[in-house]
Amino acid sequence: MSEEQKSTFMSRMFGVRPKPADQQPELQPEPSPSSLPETPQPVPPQPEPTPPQPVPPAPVPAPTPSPVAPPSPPSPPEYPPSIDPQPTQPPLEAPVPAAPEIAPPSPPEMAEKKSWWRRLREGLSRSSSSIAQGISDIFTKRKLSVDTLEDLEDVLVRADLGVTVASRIAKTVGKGRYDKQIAPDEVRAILAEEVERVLDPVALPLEIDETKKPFVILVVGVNGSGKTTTIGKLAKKFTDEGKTLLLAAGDTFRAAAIEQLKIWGARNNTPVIAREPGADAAGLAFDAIKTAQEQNTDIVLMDTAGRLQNRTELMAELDKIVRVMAKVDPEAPHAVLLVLDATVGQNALNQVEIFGRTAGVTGLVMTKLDGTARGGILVAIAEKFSLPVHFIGVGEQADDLEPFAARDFARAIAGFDE
Ligand SMILES: Nc1nc2c(ncn2[C@@H]2O[C@H](COP(=O)(O)OP(=O)(O)OP(=O)(O)O)[C@@H](O)[C@H]2O)c(=O)[nH]1
Ligand SMILES: [Mg+2]
Repeated sequence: MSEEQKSTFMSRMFGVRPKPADQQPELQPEPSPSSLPETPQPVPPQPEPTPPQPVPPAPVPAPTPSPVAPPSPPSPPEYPPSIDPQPTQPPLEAPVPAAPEIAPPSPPEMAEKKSWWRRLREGLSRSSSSIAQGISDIFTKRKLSVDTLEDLEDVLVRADLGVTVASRIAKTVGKGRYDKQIAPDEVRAILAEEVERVLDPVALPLEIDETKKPFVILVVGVNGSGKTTTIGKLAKKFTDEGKTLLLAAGDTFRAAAIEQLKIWGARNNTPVIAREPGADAAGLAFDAIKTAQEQNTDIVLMDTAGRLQNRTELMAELDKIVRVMAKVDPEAPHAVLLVLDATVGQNALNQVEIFGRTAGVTGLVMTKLDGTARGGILVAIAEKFSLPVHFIGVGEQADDLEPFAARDFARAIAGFDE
């Protein structure tokens, strides 16, 4: 990534609400309190196909003050006065109140521009400072020995890098240095190099093959991992690149999930195809691809309901979505993105394994790297699965997603300032 690209990537950080490790939420009929907005936003009115009854204006819930965001959002209109969220078919459901699950737009005083590097560095600071502290505690006064290397390995395993990578790093640190003093900075430099070596082969961009029209991207993952937010962020990226999009509200379990996607669609002036809550997600997938074909749309981004990887019936539903997509376009979905929440730590490995097997995952997005000490899990995942990592997320805002760069991540997690 060039310096220019880095410096154009901007926004500001919001606090993270990490989930406890290994504690996966069940499929919820209602949004979780942790995903409630600090400042709810209105949704623009949407056309109502049938019946022609009057629809009350969307009520706007009272804003809840946030420790980071002031209650008043910026004045420029966040949503266009009107969008056409309705492809010719199938019909969309009636307008409903604004979704409670979306982060508010950046308030002006928070919109201070920060380089991506700084944001990544800050985002990974909890991971990097616990590693750096551990290394400095071990090597500040002691010479290198079997014991110090074991201690180093422990620090790295605790930081979720995985046993394989941790022991490889310890071995590299030990080479030719027994009974000698080694500076903590030198250990961190070796750590950065080794981590980069593991991440480099998986740091691959999400290539949109323009000969596939639409290019269909299915987004999957457990509850609350950041799927819908990631789709919103991707919609902004693709729209900025001049691509035409159709967002498919495939999380048909909850009305709020459909509305959350519509808000992201409205923010990006992107149409959203949706059905009533409880509708068949596979049917929606079919309609979405057909509609995009008819309208010559470049990309379909399909959201799905969060599901625990060990719930077979929910995983079977994903399989059905994939099979039905293939009926419209035998090559669809062209990409299946698994969105992983970094805060869950080791459980992410199990998610990659099972989603990878049942949903044909082609690439990963890791979210919530801000504010967790468990960012090292990405290294363990890269080592074990060799699946492409396309993007990482370090915040709730539209700009808080960036293509994954191995060297930047490795340097940041090792605690270097550039
Ligand atoms: N700090 C932080 N929060 C994030 C990030 N990505 C998503 N979130 C927040 O995580 C919460 C859940 O995000 P969603 O996008 O609703 O997650 P989801 O996977 O669609 O959730 P379900 O639809 O319930 O399965 C929201 O409050 C998001 O704002 C991130 O990179 N950093
Ligand atoms: Mg969602």
